[in-house]
Amino acid sequence: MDVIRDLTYRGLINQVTDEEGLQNILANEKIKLYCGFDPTADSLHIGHLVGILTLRRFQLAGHQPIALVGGATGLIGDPSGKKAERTLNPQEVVVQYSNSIKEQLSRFLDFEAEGNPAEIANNYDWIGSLDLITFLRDIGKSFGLNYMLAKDSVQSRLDAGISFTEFSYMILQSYDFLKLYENESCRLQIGGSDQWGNITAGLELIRKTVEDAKAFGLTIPLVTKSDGTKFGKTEGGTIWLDKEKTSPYEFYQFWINTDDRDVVRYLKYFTFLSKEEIGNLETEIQNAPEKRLAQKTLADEVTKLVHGEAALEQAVKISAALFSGSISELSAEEIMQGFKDVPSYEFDGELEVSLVDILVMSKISPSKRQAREDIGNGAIYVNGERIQEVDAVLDEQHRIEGQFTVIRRGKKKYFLIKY
Ligand code: 383
Repeated sequence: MDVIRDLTYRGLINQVTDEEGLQNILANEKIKLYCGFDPTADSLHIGHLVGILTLRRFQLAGHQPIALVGGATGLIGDPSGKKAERTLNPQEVVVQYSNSIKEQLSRFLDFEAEGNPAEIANNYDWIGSLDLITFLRDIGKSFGLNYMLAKDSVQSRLDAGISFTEFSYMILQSYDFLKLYENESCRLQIGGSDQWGNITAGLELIRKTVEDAKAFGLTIPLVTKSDGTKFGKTEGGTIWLDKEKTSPYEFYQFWINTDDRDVVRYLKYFTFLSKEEIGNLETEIQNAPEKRLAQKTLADEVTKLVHGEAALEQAVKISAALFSGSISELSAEEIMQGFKDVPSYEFDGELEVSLVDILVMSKISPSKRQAREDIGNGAIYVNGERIQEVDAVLDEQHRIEGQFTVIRRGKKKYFLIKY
């Protein structure tokens, strides 16, 4: 498979340092390439996914991916694309973050692949032991101040301010590329378009250090949304890859909600569906947009990729139950996923309580009079079942696994009673 052709079709190439040279080497050799991820949180998020999946695309085409965890660079802070100086995390926190991120990265690559197994590297292994004199004499000499000052990551921060710490970041990333080039024959570094400056700085260091060196850089476009808002965020916050931070249901819903104008682009970026399959879905958007088949396929594929088949099935089940209102089919765990952002009320009173009292206590209805009216009007559903008896009592049988009661008022307003 011609990986550059596939990446071009998918719109995954932003810039390449020497496209023809890279084409050539990829066609004739199995190469090593890498992409770096700094441990700035305890989980990666979907902004990291395109880079990870691009590593996987290279691996599927026979090349050997190295996922690099920035155990050292995560202690310094990349100024690229950042408007302000970062606060430093304590070292033990960065170590903890590194471990979680390493585990997450491992899920997407094949470490047993015959002939081209993936590797994980941590730059703390070579930067951690670097001493100051060596750093300044052997590496620093290759970096002209004018060259460093001209970088976007520095230029854009001259007004807001940038510390020597962050200013030096590009040298560390460059040193990584040099080390991986020398020790592992790693020929290519990939990253988002925000990484262009760091990647080309590395190529510059390699060129100055190694005679007749042949190394390449490739960047991936930043994922954009046609409505102009930032990709990967909802009102609920960042969409994380860790299922404890973003449940598979929320994750699935995020992709289901993709705009028609964005969905084909995302199918190309985030799935391994073929050109033909994506073409068919594109036709479906024209012919039957109301079916949202492209969005469903996107959500299915990405959720399966990140959380696995079982979690996908659960997310689909929760989505269907919430859509139809048939809550009773859900387990307590599924309810917790589906109703994470719904207002809730913690009840620690008697085992039996009148529905009217619960509606008032939890502020679902503003007064007893209104509560009775709501019930009488048929606007109140308990665990998906309409209750119209004004004197109804909630007891043990209304507690799903002893933990929750789901109350719905009207068509869509959900509330959770927790015990
Ligand atoms: C560190 C050491 C290296 C090579 C790269 C790095 C990390 C790099 C960085 N990357 C971002 C991050 O870690 O900060 N300096 O959050 C993001 N990446 C990828 C991609 C992206 C970039 O991990 O554009 C989005 O995910 O490059 O912002 O030797």
